[in-house]
Amino acid sequence: MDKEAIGMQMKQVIVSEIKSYVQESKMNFSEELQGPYFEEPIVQYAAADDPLFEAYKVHVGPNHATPSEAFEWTFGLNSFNGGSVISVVLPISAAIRKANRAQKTRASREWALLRTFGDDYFVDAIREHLTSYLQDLGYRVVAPPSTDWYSVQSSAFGPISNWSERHIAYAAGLGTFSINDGFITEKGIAIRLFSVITDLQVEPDARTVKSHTENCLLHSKGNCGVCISRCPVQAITKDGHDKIACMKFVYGQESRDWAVANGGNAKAGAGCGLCQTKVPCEGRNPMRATR
Ligand code: B12
Repeated sequence: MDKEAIGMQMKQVIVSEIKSYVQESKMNFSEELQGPYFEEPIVQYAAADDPLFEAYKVHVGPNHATPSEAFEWTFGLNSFNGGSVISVVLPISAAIRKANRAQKTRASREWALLRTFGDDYFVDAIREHLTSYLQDLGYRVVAPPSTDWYSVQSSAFGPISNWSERHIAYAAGLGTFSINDGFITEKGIAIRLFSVITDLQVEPDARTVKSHTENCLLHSKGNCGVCISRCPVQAITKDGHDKIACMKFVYGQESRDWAVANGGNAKAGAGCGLCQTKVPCEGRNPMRATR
């Protein structure tokens, strides 16, 4: 088999492994909710030397890591010889989304439990699983949130991480941004994201969109804005998303208390996600329907 065929095969093997883990892991099952946190994932690949990663030093900030820097900060100088970034979309289960749809002022109990046990525990577990799976196959792997250089820094416009999962997913052709900053994929906006960087070289997936906001109905057609009226703290307008107002609500004391009242962790908070549920982009790409 030539290098290209091996690459194609490896891509599929890894996608299947990630899908099986989501389906079979006990950590993706809530006894309390009697169902999974996440449904079948979408997995795509970006080339680690895609010039877009350099551009993120402008779009996100100068500290945003390129895959090459991520490798060098983790394995030392000259350790990067190309590779891929694997980006994974974890769609939130229909039952959790449905519960949040009914909410008007704060996250549902189901969404609050998802914050601690889905976002924190399960996403950490699947990231670690993918890391050791690739290492066992003989590849080197960097999982940014598990490194000592990963950080989320404050700025005048709100917190900014040096590895933005939404921008990584955009590079891998998985979707685009919404007016509320959320990332809209083929399985909608009610999702969680994670990624790893590896020296495995495969054909990257294509980015087919014409703009970084194409999947948002308000951006593309001017005829939505449902998330604006869903936001309980008026943090979203036609001009965008007030991250500070959003953060104060999503991680403030009331959110922490609501998380604990439901059996979650104070540090995780209860989240909110009202802009991600009962909106046309909740579980699908709304622009696909208009094409
Ligand atoms: C800090 C943070 C927050 C902050 C700030 C959010 C923000 N917009 O940056 C606060 C506390 C407000 C927040 C809130 C929430 N968060 Co949060 N958060 C993060 C975190 C840790 C980092 C985000 C970051 O660095 N942003 C950097 C800034 C610059 O990005 P941005 O403003 O979105 O990007 C804009 C520009 O770059 C611009 N842009 C301009 N020019 C160009 C050109 C190009 C080519 C491109 C690509 C982009 C671009 O487009 C973007 C949209 O306007 C990530 C995890 C991670 N490491 O990525 C999770 C993450 C973004 N959060 C997530 C979630 C789910 C939430 C909440 C729903 C809370 C909850 N769990 O219930 C809310 C939703 C808020 C919202 N509508 O976005 C998910 C995203 C899911 C999704 N569909 O998008 C993430 C990815 C966590 C995860 N692992 O899945 N979050």
